Amino acid sequence: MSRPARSVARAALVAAISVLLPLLLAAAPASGSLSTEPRPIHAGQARPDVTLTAAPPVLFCTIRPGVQGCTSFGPDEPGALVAILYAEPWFHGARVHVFLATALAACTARTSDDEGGGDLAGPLLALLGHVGSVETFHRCDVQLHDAFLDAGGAVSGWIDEVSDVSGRVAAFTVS
Ligand SMILES: [Ca+2]
Repeated sequence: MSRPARSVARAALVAAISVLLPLLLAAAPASGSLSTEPRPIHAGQARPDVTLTAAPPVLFCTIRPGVQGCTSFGPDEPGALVAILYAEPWFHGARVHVFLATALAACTARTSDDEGGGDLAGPLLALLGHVGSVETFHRCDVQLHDAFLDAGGAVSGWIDEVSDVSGRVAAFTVS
């Protein structure tokens, strides 16, 4: 290559670099984004190694003395919380909050009276055959039935609390 031709080539190269360099700089990643340092996880980012545990679902059943079956499945019915049926042992997992609609705000102390009960059916179907533990409140006890209330079946003794239910539960009664 002759001297003038080399000079022209060099000038062209310098011109090309002067045009391309700002473009390359603009396209470069922002400072720090290539770092291997751990960065905070923002909402909306999912990391496969992080397991998020949702709160267990809470279902509701309101019972009334002398009435067979839940009279409401809503969370805002007035009444005393008399029992919680849990899907897992040791009072964990999905649960049914059982409210007793009564002026007494508690169960009577005796267990000879019918203070209501319900089937694990309809909105409570998720717990049919999956009751793992039970606790009671306000002087109430529960009996666990292995069939729906109108079907008869075996019935447990009166339970104040049980941390590991054995057997299938399809319904409950309260007193
Ligand atoms: Ca009672």
